[in-house]
Amino acid sequence: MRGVVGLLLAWTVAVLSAQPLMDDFFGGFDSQHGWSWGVPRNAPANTHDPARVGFTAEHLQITAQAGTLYQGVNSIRNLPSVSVPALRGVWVLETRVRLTRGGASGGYIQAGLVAFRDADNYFNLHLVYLPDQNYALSVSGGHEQAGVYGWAGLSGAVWSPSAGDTVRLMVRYEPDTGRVRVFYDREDGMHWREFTGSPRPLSDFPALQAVAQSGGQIGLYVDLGGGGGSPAPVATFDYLHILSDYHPADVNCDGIVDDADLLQVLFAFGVQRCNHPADINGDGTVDDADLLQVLFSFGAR
Ligand SMILES: [Ca+2]
Ligand SMILES: [Ca+2]
Ligand SMILES: [Ca+2]
Repeated sequence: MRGVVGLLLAWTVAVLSAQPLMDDFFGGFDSQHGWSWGVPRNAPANTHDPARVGFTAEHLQITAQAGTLYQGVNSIRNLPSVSVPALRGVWVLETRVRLTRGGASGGYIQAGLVAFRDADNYFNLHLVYLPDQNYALSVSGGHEQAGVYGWAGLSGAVWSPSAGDTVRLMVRYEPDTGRVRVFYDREDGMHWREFTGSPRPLSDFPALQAVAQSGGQIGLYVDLGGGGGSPAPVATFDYLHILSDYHPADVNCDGIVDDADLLQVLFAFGVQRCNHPADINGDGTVDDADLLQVLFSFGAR
C-alpha cells in the first residue's frame, strides 16, 4: 500500500512539472534531441560542413563561414537545430554564446538563437559586433517573413569586447499577456536585462508565432553579416535550453507520449543521474516508476 501511495505521489509531482529540453553539449549533441543540420529553402539544404563544427568537453563550436539566411540569399552553413512541436504555457528559449571576431571585419558579425520554419521565415536573437562603432559588441534581433527581412526593434547596451564577449540570450512568452519578452545577460554581474523594445505582442514576429503555434525548428547560428577576413569568427555555444509545457512523460519533447518515449525509458533503465529526461518523476533513477508513467500517459499530448 505504501508503495502505491508513493507511486501516486510521484506521479502527481511529475504531472505538475514541465519537461524541459536541455542540451549541454557534453562532447557532442545529445542524441535523444534529434539534432538536424537541415534548413528548408536553403541551399545547401544540409548546412553541415564538418570542418567548421566541433565540440569541446562542454561546448559546441562553430567557425563562421560565408552564407546567410538574409532575404533571398538563403545560403547559410552550419545551422544545427532541434524540431519542436507547438510550444505551450510559459515557454522559454535560452542559450549562452561566446563570439570571437578573429580577423574578420566589414559586417554585422553575429551569433545566437534562431527559431524558423524555413530560410525565409525566422526570428533571431543575437550577440553582434557593430562595424559602425569600431566593432563594439551589442545584442539585437531580426526576423524575416516570406523572405522580407526586418530589424526586430530589439536592442541593448553597447560595450567593448574586452569587457566580455559572452552573453546569455533568452526569449520568454507569457500567455497571460500574449507578449514575448527578451532578455540578455552579458555576465558583468547585472544578470538578466530586458532588451529595449521588449515586451512585444507575439504577433509582431510572425515567424516566431508560427513556430510557437504550429511547431518548427529552434537552432543556433553564426553569420558574418556580409563581412569577412581571417581568422574567421568562432561562436562557442554552452547550451540550448527549451522550456515548454510538454507532457512530463514526453521524454523526447516531440509533443506526444508514445513508443519513442517508452524506448528512451527502457534504454536508460537503471541509470542514476540528475536531470535525466527519462527520469520522469525526478527521483534520480530511471526505473519502473518512470516506465509506468509513460504507459499510463500513452497517447497524451
Ligand atoms: Ca531568407
Ligand atoms: Ca514523445
Ligand atoms: Ca525516476
